[in-house]
Amino acid sequence: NEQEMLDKFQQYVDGENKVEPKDWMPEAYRKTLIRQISQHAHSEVVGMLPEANWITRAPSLRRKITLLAKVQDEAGHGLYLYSAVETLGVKREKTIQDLLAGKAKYSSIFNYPTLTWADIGAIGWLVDGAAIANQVMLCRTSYGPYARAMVRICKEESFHQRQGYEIMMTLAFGTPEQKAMAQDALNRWWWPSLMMFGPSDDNSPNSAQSIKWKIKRKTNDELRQEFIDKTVPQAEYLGLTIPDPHLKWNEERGHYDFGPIDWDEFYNVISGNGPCNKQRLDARIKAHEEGRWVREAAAAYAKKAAQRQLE
Ligand code: FAQ
Repeated sequence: NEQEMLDKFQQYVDGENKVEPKDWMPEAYRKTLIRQISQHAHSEVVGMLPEANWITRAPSLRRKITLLAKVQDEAGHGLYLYSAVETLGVKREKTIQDLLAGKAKYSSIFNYPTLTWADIGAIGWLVDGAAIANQVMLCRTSYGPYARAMVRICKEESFHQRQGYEIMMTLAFGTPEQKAMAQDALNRWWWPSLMMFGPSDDNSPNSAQSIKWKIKRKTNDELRQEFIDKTVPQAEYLGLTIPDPHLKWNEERGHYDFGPIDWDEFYNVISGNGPCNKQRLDARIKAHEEGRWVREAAAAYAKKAAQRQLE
């Protein structure tokens, strides 16, 4: 019966075994994975847009090559993750249609604009830094295809984080104007980066069940705290100030205390009203339309090749 199956599944997961596509899984487990992995895939793909904005204006050839490579990596991550969603029984076209129709979420962070070159540094340092904090735990997620995709993705994210921090170092140790640019980027990206981890634990409807099924291995607040603790010394090294007057080492907790997050801003952005939501979705729709002929040509080629094999 259903309860026995659920108990057996829980025992299997508790034993640190990986769930594979052909295994029996509770419908709610499948659904929440489809939700999370597809949102993750969309984030990678939409996440290319803010940085792509600076490819043509990168300050040197070397910076341009590095940024191009990073943005291409994000495309690759999106593709692995769409494949992982397909292993759960949903067609890629459907997943992408949900994004283009505005029905699917993607990370709040990609709805902010990249105003200066320093934003590329701040994204690599903070946004990729936050992404790694979250994704290192996902290397141990209970769903096999997702866990394996995360291992490779984390290696690449780690390169992204370094390229961002290196840009920040160049600016922070450069002229006063460059340092001011770096500080301005930190000011604008700090709080949105903290929001990437999602609502606080007492307002996170999916967390308890996801932790029980070992989809998530740490809570939103735990990961946010890890990220802050890791990042504060990095900002200190740069000689930059994190825009939070409440930020203070707490000896007793062994962690930094920090000020309140503006959750109204977060919910506003994830409900479609952030500074760039419309622009991002429009760009994806345009890219999808412009790529239609490639998909049609590839399908026609595959059909012909299959026919040739029959002859
Ligand atoms: N933005 O109950 P919870 C990257 C939604 S890294 C938008 O706590 P959950 C790399 C949440 O989906 C960024 N929506 O949810 C890169 C849920 O919505 P629903 C992507 C958010 O799933 C770097 C509702 O709020 N990384 O792309 C956000 O247990 C640089 C309630 O929240 C991932 O996706 C948010 N920030 O925990 C690329 C990692 N936070 O569907 C380019 C995988 C929450 O119930 C450049 N995902 N929501 O209506 C996860 O680990 C989890 O899904 C969390 C949220 C932790 C994001």
